[in-house]
Amino acid sequence: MLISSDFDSGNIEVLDASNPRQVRLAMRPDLNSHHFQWFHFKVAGMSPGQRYGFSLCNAGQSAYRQAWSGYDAAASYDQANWFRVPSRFEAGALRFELEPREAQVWFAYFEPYSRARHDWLIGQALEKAGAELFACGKSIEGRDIQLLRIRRTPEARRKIWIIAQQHPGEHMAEWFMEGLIERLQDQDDAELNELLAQAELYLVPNMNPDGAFRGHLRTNAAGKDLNRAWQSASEAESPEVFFVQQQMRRVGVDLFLDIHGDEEIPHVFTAGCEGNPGYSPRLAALEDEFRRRLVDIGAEFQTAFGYPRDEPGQANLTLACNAVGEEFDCLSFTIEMPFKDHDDNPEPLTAWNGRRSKRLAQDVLSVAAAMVGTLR
Ligand code: GEM
Ligand code: ZN
Repeated sequence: MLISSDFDSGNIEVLDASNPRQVRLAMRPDLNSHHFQWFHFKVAGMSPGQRYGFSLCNAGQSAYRQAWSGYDAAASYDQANWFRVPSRFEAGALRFELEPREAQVWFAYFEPYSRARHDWLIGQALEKAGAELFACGKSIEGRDIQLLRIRRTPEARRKIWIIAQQHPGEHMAEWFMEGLIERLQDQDDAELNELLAQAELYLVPNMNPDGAFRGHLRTNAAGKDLNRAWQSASEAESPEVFFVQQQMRRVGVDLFLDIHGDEEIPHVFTAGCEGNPGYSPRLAALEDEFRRRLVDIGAEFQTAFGYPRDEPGQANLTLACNAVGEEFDCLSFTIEMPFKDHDDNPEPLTAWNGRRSKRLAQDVLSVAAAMVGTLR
């Protein structure tokens, strides 16, 4: 049996694989950081039908140790079709077993979104969705941070920004962006045409390519949490945020969506700007309408569960959602998808996955189309 992780977003350390029924593994922390929770590894040379057992032995020291309860590991025989393996958190380790039907299997914290698929997605956007490469920044290790613009109507006044995967282990975020770009390829989409008659879209499909490729959970190659860098971005340590902020100030922002994943809460939800100093009845009403419309169109979304609301004036302005909402006085959300399942509509075989992330994005576009005329 051979266990490997030396590939795009791979992350595992083998402690002891001498007993196939009790393979002891550990997650590797982000570079220059203590954060870890993401894992992604391949097991080859297995005997189909034999039972194998795996333990992530340092799960109890991970960034969100309380999030392992109710979590099931993702697995795939072909890296395309992913399913969940019943898992349990006990004695500080995440444990799961499998009687594989094939000799090799991949395990991951969530259905991975690879850099190769990212490159394909950028091509799809440019060739089929009417996107242009508006600007291109560079990550610390020199990977492209593409800023795509979709402009169908030069007179369109509204600027809608959607960025994804500041936190590199939150792979559902770029699946969401794929859903956006897929829908943008439909030239006969009345809602979309209505949206693009009034707005330009500015999309950053992956804010943290270094972290994603390195199998990080939370930080970039300098160990920085990009979603805590929006008041102190620097070209040296957080060039990814520095670049996007620069472009936002060049263009303006009328609606901002920051796409994330949440380790613990088994629901899709949003976090708004209620704690911002500049939060107003206008923004409160827009936030309520956005959430209500998302529920009303039957999206996999709910408002009963989420982060505690910030107290008035107590928002952490180092977060993208709060920083952008405050600076541009605009509707601004963090959109959270679960690493577990969306328990309002559970799908035990797959739990939350790439397909559902894509569908949510397409529903979000419908809500943006309905609200584009009232953003200001
Ligand atoms: C979260 S955003 C936290 C937002 N909290 C409130 N109360 N608005 C983060 O960066 O910690 C997003 C994430 O990590 O998914
Ligand atoms: Zn996040």
